[in-house]
Amino acid sequence: MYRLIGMPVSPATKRVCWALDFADIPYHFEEYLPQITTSWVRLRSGQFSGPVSVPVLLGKGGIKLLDSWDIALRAHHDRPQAGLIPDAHREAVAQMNTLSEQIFYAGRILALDRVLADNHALLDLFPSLIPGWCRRPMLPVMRNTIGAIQKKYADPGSTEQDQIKKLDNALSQVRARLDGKAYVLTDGFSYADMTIIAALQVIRPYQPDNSQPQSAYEKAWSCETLATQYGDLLQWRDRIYKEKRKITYRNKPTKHPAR
Ligand SMILES: N[C@@H](CCC(=O)N[C@@H](CS)C(=O)NCC(=O)O)C(=O)O
Repeated sequence: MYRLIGMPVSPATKRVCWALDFADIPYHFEEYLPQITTSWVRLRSGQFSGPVSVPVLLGKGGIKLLDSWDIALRAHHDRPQAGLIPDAHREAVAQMNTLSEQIFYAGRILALDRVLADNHALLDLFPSLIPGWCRRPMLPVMRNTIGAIQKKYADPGSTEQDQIKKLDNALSQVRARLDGKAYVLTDGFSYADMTIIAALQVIRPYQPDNSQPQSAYEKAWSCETLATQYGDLLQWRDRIYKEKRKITYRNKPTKHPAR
């Protein structure tokens, strides 16, 4: 069985979990804890230099995939009948994946600034295995970890407005591509939808129950002006999520939290 190492809050992890679940490919999900499990991931994935990022897919026969696009291609290779990346549309799906990276890279820069400015958002980030009582005393550790991630993915010399412009530009391309259709590809639901939808969480995270107030972390990941301007895309995302994101896996509830 595959082992998928990822972070539940990460758009890149979310899209591959969706792809694997949709294609009914079994995997064991392992949560990546930046700085804490980095050396362990390096060792198993054979990355002895350079930055480590997730998701990482490990499998029998020495399979080590270090980028979500390669993982999606692998899922398609294993279960082509799921139609994740139809051969005739591979280029179009790859383009949407690139667009989704533009959205989530720009959104992540804005979100990390907001997370670092809000202790409640930082507290929301502790993995469930850390007991509630020791989270506040460990805030400096979390701040240091998120600060390191902020530096790693920074866009030196750019302003907040530059990132908003990039987001606006990429989102208008998604809107044009969708053009009121149900799915990005005319042929039906595919990885093109999954990758864009996973990235839209940097505009406003998906909330299964909209009547619940947003958590501090969810607020930090929301760009309210763009969420209003692109409300049509968020409505599309919510509808597709409800229709297509499985809440069960082989008739059992999914255990990993990256839904
Ligand atoms: N293009 C890469 C992007 C991976 C990426 O940016 N991963 C982020 C999470 S979305 C990450 O690993 N963050 C934690 C870290 O860098 O320590 C992919 O799609 O796999």
